[in-house]
Amino acid sequence: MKEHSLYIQRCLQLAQLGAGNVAPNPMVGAVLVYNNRIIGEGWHQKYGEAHAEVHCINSVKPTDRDLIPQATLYISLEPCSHFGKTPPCSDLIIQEKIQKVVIGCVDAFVKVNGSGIEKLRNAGIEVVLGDWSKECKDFNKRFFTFHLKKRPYIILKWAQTANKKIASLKQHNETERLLITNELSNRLVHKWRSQEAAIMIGKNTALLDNPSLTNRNWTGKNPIRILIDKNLEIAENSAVFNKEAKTIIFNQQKDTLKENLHFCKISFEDNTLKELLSHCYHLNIQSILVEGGAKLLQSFINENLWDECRIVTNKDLIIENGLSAPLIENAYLEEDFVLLNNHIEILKPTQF
Ligand code: AOF
Ligand code: ZN
Repeated sequence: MKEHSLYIQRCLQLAQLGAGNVAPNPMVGAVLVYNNRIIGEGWHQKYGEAHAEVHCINSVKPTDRDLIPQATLYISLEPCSHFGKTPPCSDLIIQEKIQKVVIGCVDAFVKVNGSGIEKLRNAGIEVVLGDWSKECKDFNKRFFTFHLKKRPYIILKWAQTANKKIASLKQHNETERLLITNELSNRLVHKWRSQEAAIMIGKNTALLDNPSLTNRNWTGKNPIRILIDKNLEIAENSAVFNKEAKTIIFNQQKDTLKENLHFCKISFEDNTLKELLSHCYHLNIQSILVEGGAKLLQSFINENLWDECRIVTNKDLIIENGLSAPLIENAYLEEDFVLLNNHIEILKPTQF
């Protein structure tokens, strides 16, 4: 088991190399081991292209190819069993006559979900599922939350002063906004933007800040922008509508798709958050960074609809009469660090 664990770790290291290029697919790594020697390695490199198992088997040197049937294949995720953008990896494993497969965790995608393992076992292949399941699922937290909870992975983010104010409505302007976060934490926030499928704000934040919500200070893609604007109050020339990224506008008036703007009509009755998250699920949006304002953030907290909370606190800044930061309970501190005068805290919900 210890040795299995080591190779599963190696699979995760390889899988990580696909970060930023495979979403909404999971990051997956595979290792082929013969007699304690790695003879093949691979990872899912690009969305729509070959899976980890294919790259792993193709990486075996011609002189080692005869060893494949006696080797053990380690994969951080159950091999697929469906015809998607590529043929099933479980068929490839059977064709290659591999006799033993060690799997990191079961795939939550409904078209696979155990059927890859079943296919292998029906072909007489020994399948080992160890206790790395939690680690492997956490590794692809967005993918698993999306498929298991049928909603995007939700990250709440705000910046606050030392006395927990997110802004002063009166004095709210660009200069003050820059005072809360600093150059380094701004850059970090842009990195966070590049890592998620979408970024969400409410109407008031769009009105007060006029943010463009693009990723300018980090490499990588721009997330889809999601604006909640029930009565379409945000002006057409606002930065959030610029051509640099797609924008989905949840509203109560119209349902249209034109160029980069998708107006999506919802009822705004009863449980608005659940309704719009269900739309996001059907639009295949796997993760959302919620950037404000306080009211929207608080409603995610109150509905218990969040997976991570990232708070940037400026330790040197105090604003009187400011707008209070959201109140968060039932959370534990997973990680914290300091960037100059900013203290960054990553919270996770306490599981009961
Ligand atoms: C694997 N190995 O490396 C990955 C898997 O559209 P497709 O054909 O690319 O299939 C995508 C689904 O395949 C994805 O939702 C997930 O269930 C699984 N990903 N499976 O055997 C891999 N990346
Ligand atoms: Zn596959």
